[in-house]
Amino acid sequence: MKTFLDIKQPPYEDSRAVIIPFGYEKTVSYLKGTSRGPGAIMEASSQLELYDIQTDSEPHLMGIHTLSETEIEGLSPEKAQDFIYDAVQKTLNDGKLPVLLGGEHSISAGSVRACKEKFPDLTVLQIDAHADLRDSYEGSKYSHACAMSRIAESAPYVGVGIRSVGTEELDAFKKKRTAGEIITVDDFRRLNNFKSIIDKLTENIYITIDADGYDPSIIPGVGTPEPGGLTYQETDNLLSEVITNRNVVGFDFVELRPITGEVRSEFTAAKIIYKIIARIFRKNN
Ligand SMILES: [Mn+2]
Repeated sequence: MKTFLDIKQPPYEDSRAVIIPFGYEKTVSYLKGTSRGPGAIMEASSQLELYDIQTDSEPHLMGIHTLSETEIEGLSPEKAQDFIYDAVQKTLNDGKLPVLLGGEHSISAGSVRACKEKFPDLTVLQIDAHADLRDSYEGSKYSHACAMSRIAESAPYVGVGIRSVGTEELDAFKKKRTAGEIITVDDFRRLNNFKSIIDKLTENIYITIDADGYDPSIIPGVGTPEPGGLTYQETDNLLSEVITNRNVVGFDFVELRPITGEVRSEFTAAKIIYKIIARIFRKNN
């Protein structure tokens, strides 16, 4: 079985983090292939150094357990969210950190719902090129274009890196019909520090990362590559501050669409995921 980092699978009981691969892809609107995201990220993660220089730690020694990929063929979007809800709920109840690998962004809502039940003050930090605030898209409320509308039904959020918004989303946002705040990529770059972002977050937070929040020059493998995105360093600085100042109860990385023969996207994704785990473990140790 494929595991994150290609390490010998530690026993579930002894693990601090649980990788939940879920390559669900049903409602994707443009380029397809995100169903292969989790597999590609795990494959690329085998090339990471297990030692993390920034935190001076070996996060894998704390136990990172990878669940096997589930059979998701033919699952309705509602059922897919329920599946994720159950998996994340179990992980939280066992006192572990859920790390969800997508798959399309619509699955995150199930994860947030479970985290919100366990941590009632929960807020969500979203990294994304898109607001994902449509109420429905192409006839479905579960489309990835509605991901944040569904998440906002469970928990308030702060979106960072947003640079592509439809007029109907703008309307929802301006009329405050959403329990969230958007920080456009331009506004983000005008900040001298991250205090204004962190102040909007409660103690317990969930992080949802849409791969397209990053610039396509570093992660070209996404369904909708929007130029002008966040750099690795900008995002890492933000995540480092957020993790230091808040309690991250779970996170996901979604919407990666591997490009054959071009491993930059999945390698960068694997690095980001391991770095977040490293920072969370470091803080809680
Ligand atoms: Mn998204």
